[in-house]
Amino acid sequence: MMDFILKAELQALSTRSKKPRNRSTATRITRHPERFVVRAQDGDEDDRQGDIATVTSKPKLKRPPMYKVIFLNDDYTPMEFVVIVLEKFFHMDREKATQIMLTVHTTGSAVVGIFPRDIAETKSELVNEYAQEHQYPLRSVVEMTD
Ligand code: TYC
Repeated sequence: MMDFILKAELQALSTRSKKPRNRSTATRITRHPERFVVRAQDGDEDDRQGDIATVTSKPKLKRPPMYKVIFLNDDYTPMEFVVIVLEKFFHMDREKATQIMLTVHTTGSAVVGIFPRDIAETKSELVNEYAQEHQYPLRSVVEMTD
């Protein structure tokens, strides 16, 4: 009997959750498992007081895996050009762009941003094409985050 009540209640709950959501509801994403509390209702045949079943489902939304865009140092690309690229493609202000450029220059490489895979790859390709068009050897690569 409890099984019957559970199925009926879960169906009712899932039907309810399919109604169209507005933006604020849809973006309220939880990291925690959803928990449905199902109660036997008045009028149900086997309506024992205090019957509560809890079903814990897996969260349905996974964060996309993230990828690093990394700038590599070289001996020829002008510092000013690297700064301009960081401003143009990664929306950095001049101070931040200069700091990252100097990290690449002194250490050999630096992460300039972390994005979902498609965005990381597109940005890296755009940077490499832009550098080629200007005949500079500046290169960026994409790496999966650990
Ligand atoms: N090392 C270059 C120079 O001395 C500057 C540079 C910085 C080049 C960062 C590439 O990703 C880079 N002109």
